[in-house]
Amino acid sequence: MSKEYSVAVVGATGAVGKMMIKVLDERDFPVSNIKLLASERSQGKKMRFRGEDVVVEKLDHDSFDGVDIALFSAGASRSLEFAPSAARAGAVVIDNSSAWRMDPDVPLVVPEVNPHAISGYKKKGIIANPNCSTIQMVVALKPLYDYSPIKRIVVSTYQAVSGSGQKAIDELEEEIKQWVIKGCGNDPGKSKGYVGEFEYKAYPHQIAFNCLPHIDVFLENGYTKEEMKMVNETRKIMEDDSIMVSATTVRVPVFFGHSEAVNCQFEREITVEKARELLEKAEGVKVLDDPEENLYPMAIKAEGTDYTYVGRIRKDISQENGLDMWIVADNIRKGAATNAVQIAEKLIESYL
Ligand code: 25A
Ligand code: L14
Repeated sequence: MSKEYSVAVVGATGAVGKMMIKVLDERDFPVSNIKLLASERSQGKKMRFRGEDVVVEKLDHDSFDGVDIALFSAGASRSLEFAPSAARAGAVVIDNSSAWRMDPDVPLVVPEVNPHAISGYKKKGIIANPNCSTIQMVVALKPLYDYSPIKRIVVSTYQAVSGSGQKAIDELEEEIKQWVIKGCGNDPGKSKGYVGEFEYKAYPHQIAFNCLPHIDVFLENGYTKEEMKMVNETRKIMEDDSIMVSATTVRVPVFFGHSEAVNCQFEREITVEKARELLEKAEGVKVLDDPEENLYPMAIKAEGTDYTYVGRIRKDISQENGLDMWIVADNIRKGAATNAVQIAEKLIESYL
């Protein structure tokens, strides 16, 4: 009989945690035993895995006895505090938060891009899952990079609210309901999109019918932390610190699926035809690019799938060796849960 593993999901009741449980099942991950961990709030709650009820337990430092693989998605502070305990107990942690990503002793892995880096898990017992916006970008750019190195990337993102967890999904839904209940924005003197008095929890402003150029906290250099994750994580995953990246990350009123407008300058020319050919062959990528048929990647089509979709591939008319493209993926699946489970698959295939 092939080997099975004891798996813990930390943050099991959250948007990503729930998807991790689903993806483990969908991909037939060899689980001997699953442990679902969350905060005290969810203690005792029952969740389903492979047709059985599993009771959610409170996360604690001694939660990890006998656990082989611990998938973490309960926020950076929980990862900082509890991942070392899990590793000490002998588990390999695959962490979805930003806590460990830039630690030189922690590999940052996208299986289609740098699976070899997984071997570095031995130093700390932790593997980091990259930021969702970065994952889909590097999945699409790596096959092009292998043809010609990338000098510079300018990216603007259109990020779904699910990136900030269940409470943000609930908030967008509630704002839209309020807008309808209160008369579809017919509030004299206010904008058409105004949803009325509302207590914002997930964001500082209304997100329905709006765009917020603000994801994660602002830093001293004027960028947000989310934008700098795209700079630093791209370089680490691609193993090339010379790649210049400038990002603007924007929250849009979409539930699932991040979209990105990406402009790239390559060292040598890649024609549109060549880029398409490389992307069509690339693992995890689907090219959707037939403007005459109104065919291009869209968040609502990416939702529920594990592909990174690329379209609107065109030559940048403003510079040499430049390409523009539009890249979309489900941020909770390829951007988080699926990528983490794929790392776990590579881990057991070669190391455990
Ligand atoms: O880094 P931060 O600031 O701590 O925030 C991280 C946030 O980002 C989400 C995650 O959302 C979290 O809120 N997240 C992290 N990485 C993500 C990624 N790559 C990501 N989202 C998208 N993409 P979430 O709310 O969906 O999931 C949170 C999970 O973490 C568990 N958790 C929280 N605190 C914990 C803890 N587990 C152990 N110990 C702790 N101290 C959390 O479990 C959930 O599984 P829970 O039991 O607390 O949540 C059950 C439900 O309660 C809601 N909720 C969350 N916070 C509050 C809340 N309800 C009321 N008040 C709150 N303060 C959640 O919506 C959840 O459904
Ligand atoms: O760093 O709110 O993985 O969309 C990515 C999504 C942080 C939150 C990370 C969001 C998260 C972010």
